[in-house]
Amino acid sequence: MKLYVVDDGPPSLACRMTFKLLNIPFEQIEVNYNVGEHLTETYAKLNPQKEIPVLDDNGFLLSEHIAIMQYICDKYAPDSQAYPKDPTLRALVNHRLCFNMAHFYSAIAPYTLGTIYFEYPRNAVGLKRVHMALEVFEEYLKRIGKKYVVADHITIADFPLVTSMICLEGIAFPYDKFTRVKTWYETFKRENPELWAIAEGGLKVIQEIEKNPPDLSKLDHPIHPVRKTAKH
Ligand SMILES: N[C@@H](CCC(=O)N[C@@H](CS)C(=O)NCC(=O)O)C(=O)O
Repeated sequence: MKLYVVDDGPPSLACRMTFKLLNIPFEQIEVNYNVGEHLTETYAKLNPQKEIPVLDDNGFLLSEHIAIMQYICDKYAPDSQAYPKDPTLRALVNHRLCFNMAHFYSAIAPYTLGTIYFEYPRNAVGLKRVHMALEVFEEYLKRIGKKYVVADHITIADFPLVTSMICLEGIAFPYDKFTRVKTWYETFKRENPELWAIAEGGLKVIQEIEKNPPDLSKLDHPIHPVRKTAKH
């Protein structure tokens, strides 16, 4: 089984954490985002969306990190509490996964990675979106009242939320006032060192490129204005 990943990509890191938690062997194939390897027609055969990650399970191709995590659990660890079968718990896991992709990460990614890689400003509207997303996450943690985002144990719902947080930590974004978010994030790091090590690898890359922007001279992006010089 092959997983095509990018080293600082939150969706890729979340998939890798799922493999790690479930102890499932796989071959990790690095895709070079900075030269636009994912934008080639060769890569489009794996994923017509031209996005990373993609899973190739013996010829079965699957993109979208949420679908990949759910598939891995359903196929290779159907009894794992990481993706519980109980309908209410599973609904909450699915909710958190959708919440992250549609609301939380979609506010955080443009403000953090988006402004490192592309000529987009880190402006007040972006900041407000991040604060609003953190407020909502804080509220969900308050309502659920558990150690992790769904239960007192880890589920796959924690992974993408953790990998969104590394984007904030990577640019030294102050999130301390969101006390439940901070506590959950610190608990995750402390109690899951092997899983955290995967996310931390991505965090270190983000911290580095925040200081020294990557060389994107070979990236010809069809949508985004590629940042050719350091800014912030
Ligand atoms: N919807 C995809 C999105 C994954 C994604 O955003 N991947 C980024 C890398 S971290 C990407 O490939 N972006 C394409 C681009 O910027 O050209 C998922 O959830 O897996």
